[in-house]
Amino acid sequence: MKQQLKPISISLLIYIAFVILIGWKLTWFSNQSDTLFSQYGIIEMFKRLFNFFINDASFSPLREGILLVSFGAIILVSFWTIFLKFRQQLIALLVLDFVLSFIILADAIYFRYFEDLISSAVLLQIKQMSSLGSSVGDLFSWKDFLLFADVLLFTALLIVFFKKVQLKKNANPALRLATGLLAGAAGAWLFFYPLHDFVQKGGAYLFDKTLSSMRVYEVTGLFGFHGFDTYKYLDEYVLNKKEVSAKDRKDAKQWFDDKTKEKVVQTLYEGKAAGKNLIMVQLEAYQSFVIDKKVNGQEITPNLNKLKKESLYFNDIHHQTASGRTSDAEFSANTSLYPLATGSAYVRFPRNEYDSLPYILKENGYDTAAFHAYKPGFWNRYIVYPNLGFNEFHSIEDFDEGEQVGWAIGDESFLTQSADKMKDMKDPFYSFLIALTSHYPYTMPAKYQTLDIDDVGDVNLRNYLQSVHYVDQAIGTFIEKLKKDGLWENSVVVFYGDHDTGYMQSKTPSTIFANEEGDQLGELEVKDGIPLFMHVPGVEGKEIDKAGGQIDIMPTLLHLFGLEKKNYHHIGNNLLDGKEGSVVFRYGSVKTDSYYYKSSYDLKLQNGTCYDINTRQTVSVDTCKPLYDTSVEELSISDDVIFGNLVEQWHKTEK
Ligand code: GP9
Ligand code: MN
Repeated sequence: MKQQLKPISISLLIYIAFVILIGWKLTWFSNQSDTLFSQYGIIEMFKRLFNFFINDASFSPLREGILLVSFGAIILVSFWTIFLKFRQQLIALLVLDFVLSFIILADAIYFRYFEDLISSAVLLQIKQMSSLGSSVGDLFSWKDFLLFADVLLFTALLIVFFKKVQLKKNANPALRLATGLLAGAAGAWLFFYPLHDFVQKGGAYLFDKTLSSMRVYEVTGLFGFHGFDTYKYLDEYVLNKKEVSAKDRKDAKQWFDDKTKEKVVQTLYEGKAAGKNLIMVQLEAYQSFVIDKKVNGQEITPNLNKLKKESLYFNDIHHQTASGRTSDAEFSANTSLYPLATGSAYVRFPRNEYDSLPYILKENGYDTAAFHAYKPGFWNRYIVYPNLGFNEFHSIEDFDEGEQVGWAIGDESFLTQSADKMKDMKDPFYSFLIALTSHYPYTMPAKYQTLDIDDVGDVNLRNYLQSVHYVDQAIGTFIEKLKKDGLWENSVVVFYGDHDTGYMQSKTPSTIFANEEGDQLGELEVKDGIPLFMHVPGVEGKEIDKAGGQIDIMPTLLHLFGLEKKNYHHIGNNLLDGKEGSVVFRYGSVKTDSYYYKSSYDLKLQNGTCYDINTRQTVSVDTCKPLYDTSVEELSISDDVIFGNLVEQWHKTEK
């Protein structure tokens, strides 16, 4: 046994040196990306780890930073090298050193430009990354190659070592196996325990929704992120790939063809916006219950109320988003498809092709741009936008610092700066703006709490009202600016909300404030209500009372722009066609102008509730069967289109 000790200790020592070395390289990446590696120094971290095991101290502070998971991940990818004979182990470690250093460097360089990590979505879209205009060379610094200095040095040493030095005796295989397994177990604990703790404390959403690669990285570390990303890719595209059968594909195609035939309805509005610019603004968490509402004698949204009189105002519109939140709303408004039941289509299927609004307008000679003063990687936007047909994406780096309110620069500065950028666009143009200030939790700086509402509702509602009031003022400034810059008269200007406030559960102060009917149906009606304004130059203001949702925005606009005649694959309807309105929610409920079908959690018709909107009473659920059937059909067709990337296939065969 004694003879065995020496070779296994040398093997372990070299292994530990390897782990520390790669660990150091990860801290280098952390410094580059300005992310927290550890809240404490390494000694303090050890003390706390010791305390956690021995004195049952809280684990949470140890999770501040990615030190533990990072070391865990290094061990998990390399512990197997301890099983090997000495000579093989050295070679394996050297190869691993090279590969891991390469990943770290590639991510660092990518990060310098995109502030994001290289994900499977990025790799699959590498051809389209034309935005990397400046040569990649500019992003390198000669110091970066120091990351490989050890690889070179050890390769040289190894060559000499193999030639000159007699081979050490190897430890016996059983000992190598036992030591390796122990190391692996330690690695697994270091990696998985912090993640388990994070998920236990409410962090599961991060992995379900995948808001952005950097957010995942901040919990899993760099190698953890790549592991998760690979797993997600395999799960989505290989292991659990949802196959769309030939029959479903054909049925879906038939459905769209039938819809195109029935679609052509002539109205007074048709083509009224032909050739005009389109400026569409998606407002964060903006709900319709604040429009035209007074609180203690004060208008909450005076500017939008004024705009309403001069615009087509749709008063029965509902958001259709699910867990992809803001990205779901953008997606539905620009593709006229439903968002996915779980996760965001932006993240899960970023490369799909659709008959999207920017794409169609581009085909008709429009310049297109998206504006959002936040990190470009959030919701995968910088990957998705070029794919949807946006020529340009102005994200946080493209805006002057401006005044910070909430998550980023306040909407006033954001909207004004965006209007300035539009002046450089080629006419006619489509610009799509995503405002952000009125984001949960809606707390505003004191100087923007200008409504006198101390006695209203609860603090959540008060914060919300102050925040939407600020955004309304920003909209007022924006409209004035568009007028001054001569854009107002040449542009259709659209405003709509992305989703609810998050406080709209039954009987909350927000719901009570919003629900003037005071009944159960009223609660349902206000819960998902969002405003939709379309200001069309030369078209008189009108309030349109027809049930609809975000998927109807594009078909309505195409009607106004005189561009709806083609065989597009859209599920939504033209809100101006004078027909009965209907909106299907992603969770299975449906509202028409006459009935509201509230689905049950198990999505079975019989377990849902059917309301007659006029009498406000519940009626037999069978009355709502046609609504239920529509929801099942439309949601599954939409899912097929997204899962099977069907529009791309249809485009190919139609060409
Ligand atoms: C940030 C914004 C977040 O870019 O989209 O909004 P959310 O999806 O959390 O509503
Ligand atoms: Mn949002």
